[in-house]
Amino acid sequence: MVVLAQPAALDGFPLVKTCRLTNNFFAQVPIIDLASPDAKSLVVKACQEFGFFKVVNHGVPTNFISKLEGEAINFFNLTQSDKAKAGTPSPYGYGIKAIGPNGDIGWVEYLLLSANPQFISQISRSIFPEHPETFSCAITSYISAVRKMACQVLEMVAQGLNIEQRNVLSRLLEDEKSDSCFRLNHYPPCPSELRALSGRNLIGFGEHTDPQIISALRSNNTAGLQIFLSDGTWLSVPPDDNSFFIIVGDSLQVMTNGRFKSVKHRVLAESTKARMSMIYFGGPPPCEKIAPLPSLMEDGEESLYKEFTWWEYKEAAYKSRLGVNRLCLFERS
Ligand code: GA4
Repeated sequence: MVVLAQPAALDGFPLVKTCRLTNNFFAQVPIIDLASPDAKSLVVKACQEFGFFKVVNHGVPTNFISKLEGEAINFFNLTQSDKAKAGTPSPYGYGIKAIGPNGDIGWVEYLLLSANPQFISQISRSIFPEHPETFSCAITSYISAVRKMACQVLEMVAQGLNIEQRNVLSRLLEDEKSDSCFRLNHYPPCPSELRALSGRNLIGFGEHTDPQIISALRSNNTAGLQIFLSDGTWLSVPPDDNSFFIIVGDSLQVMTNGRFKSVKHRVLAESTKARMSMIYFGGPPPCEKIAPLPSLMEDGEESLYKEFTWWEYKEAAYKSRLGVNRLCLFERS
């Protein structure tokens, strides 16, 4: 169970957005057993239809997950001034309510980190000067196990799409220059009197797509995550702390020339329980061209997108509001 002290600084609730519910009660999130023989085709189908699926038999050791969850609880239970030792997010650091540099606000506090082990050691020394290794080891071992699982998924994608070069996508996450990041989110319960006051649900993390290739999300057993379906409804994702949720990012949408869709998702605040999530965002090296994979293109098929590098896309993303369709800027007319 997650036991977290309520951070006083989240008091300014009127700043946080609310939403009405337009829930889809019929659709279901695809569940894929990574060890099953038909996993490759199911992964491709889920990426095309939802841009989202849940994986079981993921191979990430449970002790890595529980260790990191414990460390995350310790971190969020620190005093505000101790959490602030991680620095204000620019983009990495500790953030509370403010998401990104353009005025987006949510009912959330978070720690956003580069997935680079040197960065993780350095920031751990700032937060826990006396015993930085416990925190940094928990994060780095978790990230390497989750990266491995994400690479396995991307290799299944390549195989499922009949691409000969199996590592055509996974190599980007494995590259030592890979620009991947990692986020710990804590969504405190939204007091029921606040919900009653507004008559709406508080937004924990506003709707958005992930700019990277692929994201792997794990949360505790508290609900809140929703994905946006092609019929215009939101689907609430039942929480499952034993599984991972895979999210197709904008870059994978481009690399598949629109065959896969990056999925819009958001998190609503729960009224009684804290939600904690840990997300690995697998990104390519900064200089990598983000373009449709040549081996996927059919005769005469043209790219739907202008040419750009990951660096250029990331720069544009950080200039945009959370909820905008960032890929629009890069579509060919
Ligand atoms: C969304 C996905 C990841 O959480 C993230 C976010 C980033 C941030 O929190 O700093 C961004 C957001 C995310 C996209 C648009 C910009 C940048 C906040 C924001 C308003 C870490 C990422 O890579 O892009």
